[in-house]
Amino acid sequence: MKIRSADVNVTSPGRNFVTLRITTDDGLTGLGDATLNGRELAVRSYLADHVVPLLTGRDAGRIEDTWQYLYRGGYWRRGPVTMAAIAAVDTALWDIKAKAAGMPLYQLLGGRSRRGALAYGHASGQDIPELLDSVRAHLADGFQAVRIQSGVPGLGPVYGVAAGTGSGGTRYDYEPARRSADGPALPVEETWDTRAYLRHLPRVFDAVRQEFGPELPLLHDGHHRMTPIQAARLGRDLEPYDLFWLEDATPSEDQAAWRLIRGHTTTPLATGEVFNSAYDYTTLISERLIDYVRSAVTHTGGITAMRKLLDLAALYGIKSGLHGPTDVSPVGMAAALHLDLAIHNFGIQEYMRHDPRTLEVFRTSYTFQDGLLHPGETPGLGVELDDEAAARFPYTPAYLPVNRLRDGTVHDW
Ligand code: EZ4
Ligand code: CO
Repeated sequence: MKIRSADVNVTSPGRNFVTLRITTDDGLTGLGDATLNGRELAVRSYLADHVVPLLTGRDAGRIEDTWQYLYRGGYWRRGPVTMAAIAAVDTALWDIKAKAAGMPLYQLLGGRSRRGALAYGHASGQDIPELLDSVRAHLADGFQAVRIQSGVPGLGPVYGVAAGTGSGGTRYDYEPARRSADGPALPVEETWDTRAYLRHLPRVFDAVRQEFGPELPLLHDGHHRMTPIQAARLGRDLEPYDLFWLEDATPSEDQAAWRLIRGHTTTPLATGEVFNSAYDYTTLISERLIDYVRSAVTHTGGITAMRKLLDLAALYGIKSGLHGPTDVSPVGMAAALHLDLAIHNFGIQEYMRHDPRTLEVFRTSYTFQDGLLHPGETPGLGVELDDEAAARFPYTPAYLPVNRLRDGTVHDW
């Protein structure tokens, strides 16, 4: 079975997505997600200009060989653009192999290890009453674990807080990328004050625990904003509230910094959504500095590379917590769900529900029931791209916000 053609689709049904479709000479098709939030056209060019021409005529069944060919053969290895492009090819080839086998992909990864993947949703509020409403709404929707993010007194909009999340607000999740259709095609700028945040967050957790009790798994995303010593203090201050995890407590490319955090707190730690290679994790994993691997299949070289990364983590007792924001397309989400079902060291799966327009373009067969996600039993990944629907939503420039301290200094967002 040879690759006959490959094409790159860019569509914007509520937000931008980049999708690779590979077609074989016997008419099978496979999809791969290559969406890189705010840098979509760079990945489209990498694929269309530099990868697609190499794929035609290759054996579609040689997934590992194709991965190595693109990674080593490109000479310039790693980086989010390269690894998103390789991920798309890899995922599309796994989709094809599973369709050819007539099996859902998780069967080729070893079969299921559990009934479904425990998912967490994004509860948020500008203030505590709004957040409590949002947690209630998530529980009513079936979530059995929630991430909680809150506004900070004295600050304007901050990461993770949806506009109108209160009672009667939107049932969809926080979408940080600002589209040019909604305003100028420039990143919005937010204001940040870490000390105000550190004072406020324990009060938020206290209110949520008082309202919902000790059982509900609670997560929180620090989104790279703290220094290591600030993160250590927050982890310690949150210990009474028994977090499932504290995510991205400090910028993660400084792996050694996590030794300091780990040395001060027993709050479980998660990181890696901006990583794109297992090499980004070698200190974190081998020194057991984190508890959960947060990468996305889409940004870390696909199913082949993610399986290796998760197997490395398993050797050190570290579990998965794969990234599942709306900027991972339903194709990338399905890829994560097949891995979640198959691996032994599954931890939890992030689940930001996609906009209904997104689900018009991407026809999914994954399900969410009783708090668990399941990839479904359709052969392959179980996602199809409707080209006509996609064409109705042309690419719209969109960027993530930029963060500044009160004095104007650029800060991690
Ligand atoms: O800000 O995916 O845990 N989830 C996150 C996400 C990221 C976006 C960036 O594109 O941190 O909401
Ligand atoms: Co995050």
